[in-house]
Amino acid sequence: MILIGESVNIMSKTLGSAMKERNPGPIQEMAKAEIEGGVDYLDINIGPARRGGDELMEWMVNTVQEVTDMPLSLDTTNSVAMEAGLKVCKSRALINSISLQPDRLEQGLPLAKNYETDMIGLLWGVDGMPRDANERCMLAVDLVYQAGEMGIPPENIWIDPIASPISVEINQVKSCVEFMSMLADVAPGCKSTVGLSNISNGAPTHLRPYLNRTYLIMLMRYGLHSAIVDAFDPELVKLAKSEMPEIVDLVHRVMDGEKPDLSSLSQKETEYVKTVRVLTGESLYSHSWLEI
Ligand code: THG
Repeated sequence: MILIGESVNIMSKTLGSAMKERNPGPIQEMAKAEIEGGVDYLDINIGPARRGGDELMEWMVNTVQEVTDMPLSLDTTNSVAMEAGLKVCKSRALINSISLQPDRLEQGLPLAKNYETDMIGLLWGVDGMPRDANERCMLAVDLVYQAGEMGIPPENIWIDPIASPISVEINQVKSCVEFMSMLADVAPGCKSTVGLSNISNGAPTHLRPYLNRTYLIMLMRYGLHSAIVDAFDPELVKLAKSEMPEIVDLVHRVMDGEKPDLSSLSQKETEYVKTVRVLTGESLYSHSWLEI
């Protein structure tokens, strides 16, 4: 599994101001720390960056490349900023992301083609967020077709079904997993990714890792290729690198309907079982799900 570090992000309290002040230190420290954590790519997220986005993205890419050769995932909806970043990327870049809105396709696909990058295909359509797994399938087919017309092959496309917070709607949490089980049939040859921490947005900070880790295991069951993650959760990184096969197997068995006797399990196993039950919708989510 390919891990993409999420933390070089304009939304972060410390890095947001470093980006505005063009202060390289904190950004380079964060990049190095994420690599230490075990990621394979660094996401560089400058947000919509409406004014001066091109200059900011170019500076960000150069700043990070001063301390590492790690491949970069460039995250902005500003296509001028995207191109400025791609121009200075030394290794094969990942465009994060191209959605199905007509202007995004029009501006994004030529960049993926001309700069020979990979691209995240974000399943966000003209009507916004897809409502279920079937709408995700239709969007994926459409995206792969339109990319193909531009000469972009499926293996360059990392489909992102859009993970959404469990505190908002359980049906979307389930649809995203269901879609992953259908992806190989509807978009053969494509890769996949997901913004994993989205799942735990709105949950208390100390509980977020439980949701992130368990949801990752659920998506791994259907061959998730990569994920944008919190690199500072060592257990999550271990799970992704197949270093905790017993826990992965336990979660997969619960997904298949097995009902383990909680009294025979360790505390850690019990936590995973309780969490997979809320993420499948079998038990109701509340911030105290681990206590019940
Ligand atoms: N798909 C794709 N790209 C994405 C997302 C996606 N990029 C952005 C996001 N979703 C994934 N990245 C993050 C980054 C940070 C957090 C969540 C997802 C996060 N940060 C903490 C917070 O906001 O509370 C801490 C921020 C801080 O450091 O201060 O939760 O779905 N393709």
